[in-house]
Amino acid sequence: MKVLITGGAGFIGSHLADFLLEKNVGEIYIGHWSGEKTENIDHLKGKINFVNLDIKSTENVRNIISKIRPDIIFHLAAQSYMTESWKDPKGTLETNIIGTFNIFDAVIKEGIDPIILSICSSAEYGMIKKDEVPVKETNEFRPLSPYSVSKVAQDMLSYQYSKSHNLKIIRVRFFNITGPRKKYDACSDFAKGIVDVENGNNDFLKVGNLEGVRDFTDVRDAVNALWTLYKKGEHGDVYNVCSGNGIKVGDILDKLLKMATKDVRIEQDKEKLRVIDDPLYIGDNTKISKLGWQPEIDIDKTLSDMMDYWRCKINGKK
Ligand code: A2R
Repeated sequence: MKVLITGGAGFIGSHLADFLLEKNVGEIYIGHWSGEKTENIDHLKGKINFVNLDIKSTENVRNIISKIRPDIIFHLAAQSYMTESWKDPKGTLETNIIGTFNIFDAVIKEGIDPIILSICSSAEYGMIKKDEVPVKETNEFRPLSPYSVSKVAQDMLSYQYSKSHNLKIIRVRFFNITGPRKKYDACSDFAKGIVDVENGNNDFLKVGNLEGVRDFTDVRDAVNALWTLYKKGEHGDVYNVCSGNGIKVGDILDKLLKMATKDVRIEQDKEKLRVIDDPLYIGDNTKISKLGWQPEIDIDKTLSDMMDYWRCKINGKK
């Protein structure tokens, strides 16, 4: 069996590669963008295949799909940052929408029939009303950023291609996925900031909005969810991947502060507040639960592993 992971050098993609390697699923190909850093996948060199893949390039995508002829495509490549999408809306739309189109188009033109996991986002739900929590897959989309709109479009394109071209596409809406190697979410920013203070690189930790409630799932549970969906998900259908539990960002900070080896002074940073910050984000995972998936890793273990990750990284140890 041949597996292609687009965005394989990214946070979730690299964990997925670890998971598939451990499972011994066959030939794994990491689609690695030439502009990308490889720190997440350096440990995989020599164990799996790396291919240069720019999803914005129709020609490049066609060549790669033609050479590999994958049986499974985990499509994770994206401009995945909400804040970056405000700075570069056009680039975000191109990467996330045209990039997804390029994958489907190449699959059709090559005449292959892989199972494709199209990785979308809870950001598509956008402005969630209090009485809609926990959010089901049937919730209305009220996207609030260019990133969210790009993911709605990817989601709908995936739906359309599954219906009009009979492609075996399963849509996945990830809520907040976190864990070791994650950059630029609250858990990661806090953990890194605390380790900086522990090491004397900084005197205090800057924090943004602590009031928001988020639904965090450990990345190792998330990649297990992708495998469950590959095996048992209905083609054409859509699944939330989330814990179903909300935790206040301030409570995450408190948990991490308890793990610190030094007292850490906190300062509020107005620049760290999002352009639009959604206050309540909890998903309903009933649909994927019925396929036998449940998150297994406790948030305390996730946060402790993130502290270890940053301690190793900042202290220069592997
Ligand atoms: O922007 P970079 O250098 O970090 O590279 C990202 C890569 N990427 C691309 N790959 C191929 N062709 C492109 N034109 C292109 N543009 C960006 O996709 C990055 O390594 C990867 C996405 O990984 P992360 O940013 O770490 O996202 P994460 O958290 O792994 O999320 C995976 C998926 C995304 O589709 C999200 O929108 C979704 O889960 O929620």
